[in-house]
Amino acid sequence: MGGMKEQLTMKSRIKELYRNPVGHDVIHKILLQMNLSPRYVTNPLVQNLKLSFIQKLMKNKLEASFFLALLDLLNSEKERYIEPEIAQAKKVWWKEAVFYQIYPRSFYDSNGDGIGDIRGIIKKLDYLQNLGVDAIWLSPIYDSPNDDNGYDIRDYYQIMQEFGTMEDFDYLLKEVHQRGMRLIMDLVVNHTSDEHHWFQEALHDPSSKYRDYYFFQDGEANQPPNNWTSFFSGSAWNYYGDEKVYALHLFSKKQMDLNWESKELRGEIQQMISWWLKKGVDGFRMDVINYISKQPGLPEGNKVIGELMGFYGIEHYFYGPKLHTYLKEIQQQAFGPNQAFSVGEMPGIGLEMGKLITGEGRDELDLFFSFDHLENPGKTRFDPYLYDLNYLKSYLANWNKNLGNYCQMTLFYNNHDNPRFSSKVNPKPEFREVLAKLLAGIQLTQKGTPFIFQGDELGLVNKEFHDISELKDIESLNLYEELIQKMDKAQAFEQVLSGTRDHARTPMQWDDSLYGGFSSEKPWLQGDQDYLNCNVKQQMENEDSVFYFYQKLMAVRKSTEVFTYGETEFLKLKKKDLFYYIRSLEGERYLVECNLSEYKKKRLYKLNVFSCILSNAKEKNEVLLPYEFNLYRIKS
Ligand code: ISL
Ligand code: CA
Repeated sequence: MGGMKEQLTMKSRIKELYRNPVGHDVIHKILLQMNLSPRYVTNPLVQNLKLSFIQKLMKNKLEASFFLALLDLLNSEKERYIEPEIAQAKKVWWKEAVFYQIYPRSFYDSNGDGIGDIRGIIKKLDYLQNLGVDAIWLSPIYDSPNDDNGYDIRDYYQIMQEFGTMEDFDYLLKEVHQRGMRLIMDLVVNHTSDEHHWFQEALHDPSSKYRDYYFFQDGEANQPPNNWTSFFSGSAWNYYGDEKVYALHLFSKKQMDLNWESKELRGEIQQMISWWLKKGVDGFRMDVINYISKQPGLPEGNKVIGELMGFYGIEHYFYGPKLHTYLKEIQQQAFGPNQAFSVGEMPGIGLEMGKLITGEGRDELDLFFSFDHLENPGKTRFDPYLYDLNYLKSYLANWNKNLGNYCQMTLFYNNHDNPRFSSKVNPKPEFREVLAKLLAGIQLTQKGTPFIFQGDELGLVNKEFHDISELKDIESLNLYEELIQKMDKAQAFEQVLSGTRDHARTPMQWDDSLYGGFSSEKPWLQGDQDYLNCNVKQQMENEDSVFYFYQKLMAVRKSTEVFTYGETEFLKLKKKDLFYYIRSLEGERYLVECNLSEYKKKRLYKLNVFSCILSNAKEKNEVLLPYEFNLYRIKS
């Protein structure tokens, strides 16, 4: 139901805040950051507390401004998601597809310059088809000076020279389609490179029409317009001394934020999107798309929120006032007319806000990536710790229960922005293979759209880097510079290693030849010698390999609608380290049985009535082996 849209004040109670979609997600996020149980908010005592009381309770710790910032944010969302009044959500290809993310720089180098390229991807399409991939997401391949490996675009209409030509791209698209697969591009429109001609003209000519495309503010050196910080360290403002002007960048100093308030800019973006769609691409993964609407006036970031989240100013743009408007506009002007698929990368967006963006009938986006399952509560990417899979279990159960029938979640562990997930769970080599298969098993039997990141299908793990000079990622290098101001170099390097994105960005491991068969020359980023014992060639020759496990899972998933459209019933959720669920649709039923730990565990159910159709255990035992995964078909 829609319900009343109450204006929240200091007199409001926690339960009222929690009924607000932004309030719901923000409260969850705060509890997560503080490693407090989500049960806090469902406790009746807590539910009835007034905000003013909490403020008193926390007296010196939380200033009034924190609560005001929070209330502003919550009150800015006037809408509630109302599910459409139809019995069933619609069936569409992207709910049934398995996606595969390619990081082009590191996939396959066809011309021996140490850099992956489009021709290289074409050479490996049969490999992807053989695996069972339905759709490919390409990380950016547009012209770019590569300050952030293509996420800093200089020209939206050109292909990066190192990757090839537009002819190569057209050929790739044709070859993908010929194999019955789809292709989606990365769309980076929160910012452009500072080398984009829009920015260059805007910077050098204050009267340029492009001045309005970015956030420029006149000022004196060392007095940035506000306290916002960049995700890649330091202030979010560049100062250009010659022009005496500041410009905003939430990411690197060469990634300048676009001002979506400008109607002309929005028009240019919509045109560009349509141009690619007319070529035949099937849709887009939209980079930090929830950041495009900034609070007008760019107010100071709240200190408490800044400290809690690690970044200042975030409350003014992670769910900005015009986000829905801009997304609907793109849908109307570009996606809709071309029947394009869209998945938004949306850090900080939780379940309830996600519904307001991707719920059926909202006409904004199809799917979104949320990231709260990638770290345990209280942890961040750069903390060294072992990830407890019991948290993943509770996360999946919660999303399944609360997302509703008219929204679909994405299922993923890895991408180019994170260390390898399995290394975080358990880096012991003896568990590498079973763990990789367990994770695959869960990913491909849950309800949602799976996104496999290149190398997942081999069970790739983190790299053994030994020196900061081996890392290439701007985020890591900037963080290292920041850390060595306050700790010794070895310590700083250790911390960077825990979270560096370069773990995921090293070249694909095709065979055991020099450079892992990725290139005949030294790759742009080198990993370690792991390709000697883990590579595509070797796994293709071994029917028990992680590769074939993925292939079988994808085949099973495709053989029935149960895994895409069926219900999920979670069993005995409270049993630590055990994960059981049943997927069912019209009398067809499957049971999944998982051991989430590295120890042997007693089974919860007798098995003989069921028939196991897929398992990562070499043989069946009375007890479950470490990280055992079994898929049973339940006879009716
Ligand atoms: O950087 C973060 C906080 O440490 C992330 O949450 C970040 O917001 C998110 O990973 C954004 O990623 C995307 O945009 C970046 C780019 O570097 C990433 O590769 C891309 O996936 C800027 O374009
Ligand atoms: Ca190349």
